[in-house]
Parts: sequence; C-alpha cells; structure tokens
Amino acid sequence: MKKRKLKIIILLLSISFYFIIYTGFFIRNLYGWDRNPLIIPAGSSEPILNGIKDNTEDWNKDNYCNTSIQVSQSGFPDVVFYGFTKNNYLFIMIEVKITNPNDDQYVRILFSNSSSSSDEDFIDAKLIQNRNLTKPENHTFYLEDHILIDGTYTNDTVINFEGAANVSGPNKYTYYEFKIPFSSNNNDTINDTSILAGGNKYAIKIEYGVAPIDGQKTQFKSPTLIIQVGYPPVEGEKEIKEFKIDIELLSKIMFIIVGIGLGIIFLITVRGKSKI
Ligand SMILES: [Ca+2]
Ligand SMILES: [Ca+2]
Repeated sequence: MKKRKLKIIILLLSISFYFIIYTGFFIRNLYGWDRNPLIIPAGSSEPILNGIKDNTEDWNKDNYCNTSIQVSQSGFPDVVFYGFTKNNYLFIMIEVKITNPNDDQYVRILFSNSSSSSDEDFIDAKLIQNRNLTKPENHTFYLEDHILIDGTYTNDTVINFEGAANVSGPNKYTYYEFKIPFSSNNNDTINDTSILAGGNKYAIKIEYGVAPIDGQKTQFKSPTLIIQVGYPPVEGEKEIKEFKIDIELLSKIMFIIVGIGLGIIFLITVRGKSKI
C-alpha cells in the first residue's frame, strides 16, 4: 500500500511540476503584439510632431491602427504602437507606458525591407534619443538614422525622417512620433528604407533603452511586428487578428490547479501518517 501511495504522490508531484513549467513556457510565448500583422491604414491628416498624442490627431481617430505589447518582460516596457499613412509618409507613434521615465531613454525602430524577421534583414533603424526628458526646461532630443553593415548599426550620411519625443498626457507617458517617407528600393547609406505602400508587408521591431552620455547603455527589443502598409481600410477589418488573452486570469487558473494538486498530495500524506 505504501508503494502505491508513494507512486500517487510522485505522479501528482510530476503533474504539478509539469503545470508550473508548462505555464511558464506558455506565458513566455504569449509575450507579443495583440494584433499581428497590423494593417496600417491611410489617415486623414498629418500629425504635429511634438511628442503629444493630441485629441485631434489620427492616433485617436482610427482605433484599428494600433497594437500593444501585453506584458512587460525582461525590462521591455508596456508599449502601444500606432501607425497610419498620409501624403507618401508612414507615421508611427510609440507610446511608452512608464510613469517615471528615464532622462536618457530612447526608442529605435528597426525595419526589415521585407516580412523577413531574420536579424540581418533589419537593415534600417531610426532612433529618437532623449536628454533630460523629465526636465521641461532642459529637455532635448535628437534623431539618428542607422544602417546595418556587417552586423553593426552605423549612422547614415543623411537622416531620412523627422520625429519628436516628449512626456505628455494625464499618465505622463512618453510619446515618440516618427514621420518616415516612402521610398524606392535602394540600399545605400542615405536612404536604406524601402517602405512602400500598396499592402506590402514589413517586419519591424521596437527597441527601447536607456543610453546616458557617460554610462552603461541598456537596450531591450520587442518581438517582431508585421505591418501591412497603406492597406485601404475596409469595413469589418477592425476585428482582424485581434487576440487578447487575460494573462492574470490564466496565471490564477494555473495557480489554482497546482494548488489543488499540492493539496491532494498533502491530504494523502496526512491520511497515510494517521493510519500508522
Ligand atoms: Ca503629436
Ligand atoms: Ca537608415
């Protein structure tokens, strides 16, 4: 009988551990964008590049042009990606949901020239770097346009985009606004982005980090987001690929399952001892 109970305990312990490991693995794999691919529609007007998500701007009008990272992991903050096109430009806004941002934080968007998400295909990168972000009187930022050469991002000879960043809104989040021109296919160091409209798909990644002038740099990359650019909005597409999962609820369910398993083990052990 003792052997049988021991087997049951081992079995239940195994099931509990399996659930713990499986839950961790499952939740890790859920780390991603809640809409992917994301259709980037045509907007109605150009936004003002000032790091403010103004109520009149298309960031607010088209609720189908954004997607967000659901959970923070490994230092990457919760962010929302917004995008639309207007006048042969791709407009992107990154909302970084940190209420106490770092003075020297930055956001960089990495662009692949296709939907390929291999590291070597993200040949273009556009960066907005903050300085004194939380000090309005001294706040500055600067732009850098990068190209990937032999695995290293180096500065382009010309900055081929416009942008701005600031802390704004009731939550004091940081907003990064990018204005990126569509271009023809070329891979030189002046204009290495080949983003075209017409329903083309591109892989991008958002990089967030802190880069003090003198100090250690930290950087975190988002999972790949596939954007489909200049796709005409069609009625009903707002629901496309929308997939929200309640991580908290899932964690609670798994916690309860593991708890029940351990409870049964405890009962078997106590009952076993009481019979001795
Ligand atoms: Ca704005
Ligand atoms: Ca570039």
